Parts: sequence; C-alpha cells; structure tokens
Amino acid sequence: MYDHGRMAAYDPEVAAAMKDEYDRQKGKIVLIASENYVSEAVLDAMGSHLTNKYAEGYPGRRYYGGCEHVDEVESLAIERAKRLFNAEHANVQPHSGANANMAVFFAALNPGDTVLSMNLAHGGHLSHGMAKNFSGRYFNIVDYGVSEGSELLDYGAIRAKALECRPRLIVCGASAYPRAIDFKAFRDIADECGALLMADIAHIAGPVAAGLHQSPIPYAHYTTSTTHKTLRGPRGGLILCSQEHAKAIDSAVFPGLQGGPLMHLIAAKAVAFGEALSGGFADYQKKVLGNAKALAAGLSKRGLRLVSGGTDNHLMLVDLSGEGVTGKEMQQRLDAVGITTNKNGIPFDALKPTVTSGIRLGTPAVTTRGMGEADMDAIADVMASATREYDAKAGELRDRVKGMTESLPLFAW
Ligand code: DSN
Repeated sequence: MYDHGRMAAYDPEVAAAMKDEYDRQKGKIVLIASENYVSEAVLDAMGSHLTNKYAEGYPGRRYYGGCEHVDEVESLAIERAKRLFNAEHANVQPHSGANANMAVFFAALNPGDTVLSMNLAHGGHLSHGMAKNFSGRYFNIVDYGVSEGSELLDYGAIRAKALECRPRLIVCGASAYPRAIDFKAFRDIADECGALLMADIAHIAGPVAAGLHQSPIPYAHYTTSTTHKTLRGPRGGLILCSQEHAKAIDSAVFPGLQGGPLMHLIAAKAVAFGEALSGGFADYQKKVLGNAKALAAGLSKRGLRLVSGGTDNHLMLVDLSGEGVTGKEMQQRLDAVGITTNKNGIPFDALKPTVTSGIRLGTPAVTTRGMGEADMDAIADVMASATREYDAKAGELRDRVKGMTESLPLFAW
C-alpha cells in the first residue's frame, strides 16, 4: 500500500490532500466509466526516478546521453503493446489520449482538411472535432451521430454523409456510446470515399485487448487509446498502426507535438501492458462487461431508461429526462451518498452540457475492487432510490454505500 506516512514526513500539506483523496477513492463507489484503479506495480513505476531522465527521440536514436536503460523500458512498452493488440507498430509516448489523436491529425492531415467524426453531444470526444478544440479550430469537421429512434450509429447514414463530404479522415470511437462499434463497416465506408480511418479505442481498449470487442487493428489506418481506462494502466496515450504509417506517426509525436517523453509513465505503461498480457486480464474484462450488463438490468427493472436500451460494453447512459431530476443534480445526490459519477448529455439532449439530462455509468473501477453482479443490483437499487426518494432516504443510502465499500481493497485483481 502507498506509504502516506513517509510522504507526510516530507510535506504534510500535500500529504494530507493525498491521503484524503486515497480515502475518498476507498470510501466511495466509483462509477465514472473512464476511471480505474492501478496495481501497486504500476503505481511504483510511476513514482520512480525514471522521471529524472530526458530522452527526446526513440530507443537507439536519442538526443541525450545516458538513455541505455530508458531505451530498454520504452522497447519493452512498445513490444508489449504490439503483442497485446497484434499491431505492427506502437508509439507509447503520447502524454494523453488527446495528444495521441492530435498526433494522428498532424500525421494524416493538412489544416483545413475535412474530417468526419462523431458529434460530442452524441457520445464523441472533444479531440474529434469540438469547435473550441484544436481539432475543430484547424480542420473542417463534419459530424455524424446516432439515430433519433434507436440511439444507435446508423452506418447507412454515415456512409451517405461520407460520400457527400469526401473527408480525408474518418474518426470512429466514442466516450459515451454504450454499444459495440463496427470498425469493419467504418473501413468499408472509408475505402469507398477514399478516406483514412482513425479508431479511438480509449474507452474499450481493455475489451479489445481481451478479444471481447471487435479489434480495429485490421481495419483502421491509425488506432489511438488512453492507457488508464479499461486498460487499467497509468494516465497516458498510445498509438497503434501498420509499418506503412509508423514513420509519420513517430515524427508527428516527436518532434511534431511533444518534447521529452515521460519515461516513468512509459515504464508504468510497460508494466500495465504486461499485466494485460497475463492470465487474469481477460477474466477481469469479462467481469467488467458482465457487471455492466447486471447494472443495466438492475436499473431497467427499476424503471430507469437507458439510452439505446442497454449496453454492449463497460458503460451506459441513464436518461433522467422523465424523472424530474437533471444529470447535474443526480451527480450531486449520488456524490452525497457515496457514489461518484459524471453528468453526461444524452443524444438530442434539451439541456446544456453543464446541466444535462443524463448520467454516464461504467464498471471498470468497481470490478477492479472485486465487486460482482449482485453488488451491481444493490447499486442499481441505491440509484433508483436516489432518483425518486432522495430527500426521505439520503441518510440510509449513505449507510448502505458505506457498508458496500468498507471491506473492499482498491485493487482486488
Ligand atoms: N474525459 C474522458 C472520459 O471521461 O470519457 C475522455 O477523454
């Protein structure tokens, strides 16, 4: 376990806030779909003296002396990432998922080029083309979304849009889409209109690595990811591609966008990829998906509406618009009883993004703590009460959540 006492001896003020955050993580049920808990091994690598080293460049081709050991670390991370995803090339240097996406845009596009990507309000991501983001400012973004009735991606409509706008790049992948994504269908569309395809699997990297979701690797020209969501590594980014695109991607990351790589985080990525290649990882991912289905079923049977009716992956969106409570209020209520979530717009939301009609829920973190399907039903019960009888039951709900988290370790796998 992390030694808070040692930190307190160095810097009591920072240590106190760190310990409070540790207690918050331990005392609450975390249902933020993009969060997880790392192993002690990943934590150790992040907190190591590798942080002291400058290593601009790539293994064997650095601009600083003394890189022989960090070369080994980065080579391990690259080889493990390639093996994990069955990819020809991996760049493990992006500091974040947004940086990984920016590097692909930098490698594949010129300013002003047309990009077809998923609307943020329908589940896309900031870095796929939101107006204020670099992607929306420097490129001509055309967006696609989900259908109003089914709330699912409509590949026929996406194809029609692609043939009309003739994008240079099509971006698929999402931050708040609860259903499987058909990467092959996207590649067929890209081929038909002469576009490149980027798949952002930040959310579903874990199930993809475990063979529980179709892999984009055979279809996408570029695959990007974060390493800290379902993949359960340190905060960071990753790009996978074929040899054909390797040079352009490496050059876009460094010197294109970044200077020195964060070698302590690259070591932690290597450790996390090693864990993901080990026996228990597929089992963990199966449990993440099983827990998501159980949570969705528990909410549905208590009358709460889920966008698209359920989930195929680790996350779901609860539509609160018929419940007399906004996403913002629900996030606050749940926080007060010990469940951490995030308000989230639902497709065709009438409320603004700072209020929203929905909340997004995901099961990677609770599964890492060892919770199972019966726990998901108990959480669904708390959430239904928090939606409909919060004022009368807040205290009781807080006690129930406390009872559920008290004995659980942060990392049970
Ligand atoms: N902010 C992340 C999420 O919560 O999905 C995406 O980058």
